[in-house]
Amino acid sequence: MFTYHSRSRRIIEYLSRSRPSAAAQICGCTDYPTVCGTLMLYQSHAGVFAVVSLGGIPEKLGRSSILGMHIHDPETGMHYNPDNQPHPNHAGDMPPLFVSGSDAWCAFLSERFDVKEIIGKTVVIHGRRDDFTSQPSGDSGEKIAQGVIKKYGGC
Ligand SMILES: [Cu+2]
Ligand SMILES: [Zn+2]
Repeated sequence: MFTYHSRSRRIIEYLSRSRPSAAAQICGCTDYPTVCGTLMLYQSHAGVFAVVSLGGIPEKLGRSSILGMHIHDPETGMHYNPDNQPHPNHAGDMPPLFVSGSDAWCAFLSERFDVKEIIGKTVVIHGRRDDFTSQPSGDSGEKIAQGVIKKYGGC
């Protein structure tokens, strides 16, 4: 037996009876047509719980690569950054994806944004890891896949 951290347990219980508040269909860019996946976003009292799954990641990126991931603001082309912060303190900065074979899966909690403020923004996956230092965007290389965040269901 093991014990969940109580906050984590509450979040898992919440998700088990919830539909996502918003979602994005993630599609590969021109040079990466096989890449395909989803971002699901669940608004909870503890923050936004995000679940990303991606498949079809080609071997040319390396089978154990690490891919930067951000929410971009289509108006500026930059990371979503309502508070005028440096990278990696942008509201749209997220954990990178660790690739396993041709797939990647990641779940995390963020209090940097509410779901309602990122509807219409874009989730972007990059071809290299985010170094969490370089300005303005972590030197994470070309975009390999992206998708527009849309309201999900009746929310
Ligand atoms: Cu980015
Ligand atoms: Zn950033």
